[in-house]
Amino acid sequence: MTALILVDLQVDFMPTGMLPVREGDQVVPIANRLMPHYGIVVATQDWHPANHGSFAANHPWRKPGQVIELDGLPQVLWPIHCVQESWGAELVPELDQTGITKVFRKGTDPGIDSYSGFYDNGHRKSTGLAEWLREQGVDTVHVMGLAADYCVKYTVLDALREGFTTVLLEDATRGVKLAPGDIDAAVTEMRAAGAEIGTSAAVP
Ligand code: VGL
Ligand code: ZN
Repeated sequence: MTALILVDLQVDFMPTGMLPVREGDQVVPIANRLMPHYGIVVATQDWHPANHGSFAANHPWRKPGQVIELDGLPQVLWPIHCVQESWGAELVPELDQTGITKVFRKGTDPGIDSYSGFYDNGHRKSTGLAEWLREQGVDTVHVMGLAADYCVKYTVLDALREGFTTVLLEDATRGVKLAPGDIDAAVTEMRAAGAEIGTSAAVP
């Protein structure tokens, strides 16, 4: 069985949000078209407490884009985004949420970030996503959403580690692009790790 994973289709990642992803809004209609074609649709939701260590604002004299060490791991600093219960953390209103089977929240521990929908960045704690997918009989996942060079990439890499056949729906993702070339590099890394690079047009 194949599941669709919608990564972080949240207000703060839209072009008008706090951590804007260029053209991020363009993937939402693709998600709406695809959902009815899958038996299981999972959405991940970045869900940070206000004191989260990935927010530049929580580190005096630091600014977004800089890298610090957070509990032993390198951490890119971001603008405040996806704060629990805030508007920016909501799944985008244009997304047809009736098609979503289950939502998995991540990034809730202030001391560690969690780009992947499966594990935090140190692989210390699981969100329960892999176990849940296996319980549903899922062996293949198709991944789309935001952002290509962060949460989508790490979700794809963890899906592969967990043994799922994994397809990136490349036209249905957009990147933050802190540096030029970040998206191409991310796609190359996902392919090298064993992901199939596909397109939403090929979904029946
Ligand atoms: C993301 C940076 C920080 C993402 C989440 O969804 O790609 N990026 N938090
Ligand atoms: Zn985040």
